[in-house]
Amino acid sequence: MQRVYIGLGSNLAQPQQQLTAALQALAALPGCQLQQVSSFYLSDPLGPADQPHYVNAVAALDCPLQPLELLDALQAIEQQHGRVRKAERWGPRTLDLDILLFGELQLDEERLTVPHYHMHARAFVLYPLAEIAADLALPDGRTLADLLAACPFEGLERLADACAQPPDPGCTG
Ligand code: ROI
Repeated sequence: MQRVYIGLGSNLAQPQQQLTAALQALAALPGCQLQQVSSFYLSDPLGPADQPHYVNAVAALDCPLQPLELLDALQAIEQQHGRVRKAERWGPRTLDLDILLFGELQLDEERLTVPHYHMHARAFVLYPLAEIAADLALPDGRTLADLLAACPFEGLERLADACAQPPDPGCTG
């Protein structure tokens, strides 16, 4: 069993509902236990500015799957939620599920790099992660506290707690 941190993001088709449904799908993965979920955050798009704002969150999952098995499972969830891989780099997306950390594993393969190669500089990853794992350190020894100190809380807005936890019948996204 590994502790895995997963970044969730969406900026199309009712993003908050996308994240809520994705969390339910993560909790239903075979043998996996969804341990914690951050608040949802509204974030300025990184990449082309002519796209909607994103909703981002981070989840902690205890998971018996191998890294590539988990990647397959996450990509299947993305597909089920209507994700279409478009030619445009850094364009809008219905649902993005990124493996941020997989226990202490460091992996650099064609399909998967862990820790996620951009996580150390992205406010929309680091601040939600800090909510659920403030004392975390990366496998290379860098602490989350140090990464946060170098990454301003900019372009981020924490959304009301009521929308952050599934099931969430009152939240329309
Ligand atoms: N920008 C924000 N704010 N949040 C994301 O999740 C996100 N995901 C992406 C790109 C297009 C890089 N921009 C993003 O993949």
